Amino acid sequence: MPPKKAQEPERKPLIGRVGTNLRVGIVGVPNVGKSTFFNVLTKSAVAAENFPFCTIDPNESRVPVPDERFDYLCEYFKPASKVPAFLNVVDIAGLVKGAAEGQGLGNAFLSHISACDAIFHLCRVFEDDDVTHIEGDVNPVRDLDIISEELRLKDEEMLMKNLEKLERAVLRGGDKKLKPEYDTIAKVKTVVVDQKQHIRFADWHTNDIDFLNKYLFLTSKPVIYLVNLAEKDYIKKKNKWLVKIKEWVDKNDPGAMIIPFSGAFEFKLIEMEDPELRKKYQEDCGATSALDKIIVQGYKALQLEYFFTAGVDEVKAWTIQKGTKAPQAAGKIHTDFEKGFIMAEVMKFADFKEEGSETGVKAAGKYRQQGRNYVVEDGDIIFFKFNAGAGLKDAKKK
Ligand SMILES: Nc1nc2c(ncn2[C@@H]2O[C@H](COP(=O)(O)OP(=O)(O)OP(=O)(O)O)[C@@H](O)[C@H]2O)c(=O)[nH]1
Ligand SMILES: [Mg+2]
Repeated sequence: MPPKKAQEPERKPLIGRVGTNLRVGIVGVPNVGKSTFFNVLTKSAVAAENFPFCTIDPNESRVPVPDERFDYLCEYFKPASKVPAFLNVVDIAGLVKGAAEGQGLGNAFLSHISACDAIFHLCRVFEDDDVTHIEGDVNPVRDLDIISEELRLKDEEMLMKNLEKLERAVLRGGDKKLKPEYDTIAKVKTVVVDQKQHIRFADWHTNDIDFLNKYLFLTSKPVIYLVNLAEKDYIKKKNKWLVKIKEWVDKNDPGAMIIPFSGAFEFKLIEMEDPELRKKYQEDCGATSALDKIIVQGYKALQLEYFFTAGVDEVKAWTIQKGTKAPQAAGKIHTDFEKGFIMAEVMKFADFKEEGSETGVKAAGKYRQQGRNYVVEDGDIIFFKFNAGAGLKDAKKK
């Protein structure tokens, strides 16, 4: 007999801001290629799909999230409008040692990180005598330590300020309402100050998470490590630092993703205007651009996903947070869809592809009508049914 399926554990709330307009910030010490990487990302969005609106301001841009399912739906419906999901990326100026104490405008830059929801921690492995390194030589492991410690110190500062206030109110003032918050922040102190750890590694209870989400500490944000290699090393997939970086991440940020790339290589590709030339160059050197992977992983780190609406007018990916239920997902399209929600008609992308059409999916009995408790899954193709009058009635009641 097959073992009984374990009951699915209750879904813990996520640490982080609620919303879908979330950002990844590019963080690192100075002169490691952050802005170059940011410009390549932005340009690739404009070059590949001609999204001229992608630059939000000089330091922020949105790049389309590559997805074969989206491409398939566009190919199938040939819609008048195609709207993929986007990842918001922010270029942040380099942090130096002592940033948490205000070195090199450190505090301002740290507050830019605070406005982001995940981090691309970019470290430099490429050697180039023309590009000075602030610490004198190339040593990505030392740089990882510097940034990681500055983030922790900034959290320590914010934490201690608030802990004092809470201590006064709870321990001396006997404020019972603030006790749970005090307990969580005292636990944060154990992690950040006593154990000198980042917040995301500790095991948090559901009630702690509410408070963590109030403070949005820097070290609670997920990190993806981007390793900027010289072009020849990227092509060979070899460099002495790669193993050392892996060891550092295993020890200091277990389970986090490391993505090697080469700013120089990506820059070269983006300068080639002809896509055929780009393709040939990658084939000739036996290496492919890492941008797609970086964008997809960045989007996942934000705990975001999307469902599709698809037809001849438009194929569109709608960003939602993981765990979103059908009515709230409908509300992304229009608030009336949520207020008057009747049902979600859902096709799985794999079924759509396999059966070849909506009619095929229906004939195979795989077209599902889902109610308000349905948790939308990444890649669902959804048609919402809603009562158009409901929104109006609700609005009148207010
Ligand atoms: N050889 C080489 N040089 C690079 C690479 N990426 C960036 N550079 C050069 O390094 C210098 C700094 O690059 P930026 O992208 O401005 O570095 P940054 O990390 O944004 O620096 P800050 O904003 O000052 O923190 C520039 O002269 C770039 O041309 C690379 O992959 N290889
Ligand atoms: Mg820069």
